[in-house]
Amino acid sequence: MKLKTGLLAAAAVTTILGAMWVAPAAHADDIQAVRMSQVGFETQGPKTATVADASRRPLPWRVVDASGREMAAGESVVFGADAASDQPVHTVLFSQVQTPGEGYRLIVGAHESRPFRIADHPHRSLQYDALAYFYQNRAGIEISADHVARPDLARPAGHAQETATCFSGTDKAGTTWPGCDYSLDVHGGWYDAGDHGKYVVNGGIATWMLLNAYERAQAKGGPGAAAFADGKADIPEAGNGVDDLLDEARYEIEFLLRMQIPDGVTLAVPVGVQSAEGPLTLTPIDVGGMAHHKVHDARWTPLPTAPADDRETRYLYPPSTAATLNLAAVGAQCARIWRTIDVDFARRCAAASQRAYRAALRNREVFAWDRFEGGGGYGDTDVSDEFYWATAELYAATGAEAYLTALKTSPYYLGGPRSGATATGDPGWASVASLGSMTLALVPSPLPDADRARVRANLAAGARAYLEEGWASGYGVPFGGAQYPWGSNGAILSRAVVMGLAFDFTGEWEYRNGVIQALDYVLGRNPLDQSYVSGYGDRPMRNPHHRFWAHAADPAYPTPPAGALSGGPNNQAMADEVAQGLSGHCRAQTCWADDIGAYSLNEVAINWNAPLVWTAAFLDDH
Ligand code: 9MR
Repeated sequence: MKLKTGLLAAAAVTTILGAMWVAPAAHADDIQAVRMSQVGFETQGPKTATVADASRRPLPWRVVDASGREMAAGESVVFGADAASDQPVHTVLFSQVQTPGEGYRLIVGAHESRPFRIADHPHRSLQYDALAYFYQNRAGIEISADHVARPDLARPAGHAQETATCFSGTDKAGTTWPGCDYSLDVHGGWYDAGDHGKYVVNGGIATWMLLNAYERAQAKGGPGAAAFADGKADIPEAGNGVDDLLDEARYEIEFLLRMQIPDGVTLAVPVGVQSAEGPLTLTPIDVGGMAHHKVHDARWTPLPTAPADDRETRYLYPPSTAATLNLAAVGAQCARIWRTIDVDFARRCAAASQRAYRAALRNREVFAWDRFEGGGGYGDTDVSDEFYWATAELYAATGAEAYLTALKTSPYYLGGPRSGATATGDPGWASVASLGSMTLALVPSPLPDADRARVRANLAAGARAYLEEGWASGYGVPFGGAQYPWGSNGAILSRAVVMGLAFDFTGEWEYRNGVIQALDYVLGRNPLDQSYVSGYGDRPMRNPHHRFWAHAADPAYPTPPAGALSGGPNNQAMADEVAQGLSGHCRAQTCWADDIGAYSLNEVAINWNAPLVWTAAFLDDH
């Protein structure tokens, strides 16, 4: 209602003042027809905007600087109907404007953009704010006012003591779980998302992504190699002599290590693929060395709930082969990175990784079934990709021939997202083969040169396919079609990571431009004229589904800090009530609402923020 009144008022002002008044809108945060990154453009980078306009003829455009001086002019390209937004659009490319400054405007036909900026490093602060997401979602530690942007973001430690035993009792589908005769101290790590669950599967890929950003920057050796040098990030470990990206990742690795089951433990677990309905058949097996899939509350807590106020009992949930392989993979990555930084920690990681790997080989088909209250599922009954990923990480860490031999038996060996004996698919929590290929392509190892060249070529071919999807999209987003999944923004930025690596491997600028297109989309070049990142842009996401940044539910709680990425449009699994209300009235990229209740559209999560760190750091590395 409010919005409508605002628009009417703006229209009235325009009519009354007629030609005297050309500004199109009363409020800078009203939705505009000209959509572009709300964070700005690199001085020498590509500059693209999408304009929602039904005209079938090109529209004249011009860019003016803050004083109104024309900097460039041309005609728009008529794109026409765009499948993912269901809008007729035009695109405007104005890369020739290469003078840094604030207050530029793009005028296209009757539309005018909000002021925008051109700068050498428009994404510089974003990499730090995106990383700060992780500190602020740490469990087991006070979030100190010394390390947050506003005092209301500080909070006491959540789950400071977290010693949990295995869930026992009957689950939602009627399986009776026996529990176990041990407890593990599993404090620490990051909360997964808006909830207070901690999941090894998702924790694994998010950690890998941060560590990969580090490995990528070191391999490149440019200014990015020191972007997170000790003291650059605002975290308690600053000053300890270690890169802050590594310190943040280690906070989660320590938790992942705690989730490993001691040797000699027998547990009754579901083995093999079973019926999705009804009770599971449990078989006692030796689970020593496996990782518990997750630890979370016995019941969902309400929103808001500050972590320290959570009074639910927390349980360990059954081990899974997928979680075990996540631990093996990240443990190996840890072992090779910390070897020269903290040899004891590196050894601990190596031992845990190898123990996990052996446990997974022994128990290849222990899957997670989504039947428990109080937490998400992260279930996956195909772990061939997890095996490939973990083997690749172990190979890159050790150079041991046995791992290479094992890798060569994988259908994913040297595969890229869209090519290879078996394509890896996109990076994601249930699809991790591309992570293995990225590591083989990037990390120094005795991998034969021809094989490294092949895996790089396959990754670049995937990146090219993403680019082509971007070129076929009205908003330039490298995610084609009209099917947008839960966490689409994370999926898009994970594709951008592949494009970033392809740039590093080939030196072809198109790939870097692809990363820019992906970031432009999440920062405002989209049909909702929405920056999906809190604190960034004129229309930033403000009301994430988060139990502490829950101001929208209770003003006693804070609004989000800058740098948190919304999961984004989702027309595939419209699980919450807000999404259900939109269903049938939205199209892929418009199936979203900035609503705290919309957990399937507007949650924030570690696996989505990690590629935001990666891509922002990548773009800033010049
Ligand atoms: O990101 C996950 C998405 O791919 C799934 O479709 C969805 C439903 O299972 O779960 C998402 O993950 C959520 C997790 O289960 C619990 N914490 C919040 C995560 C983000 O919404």
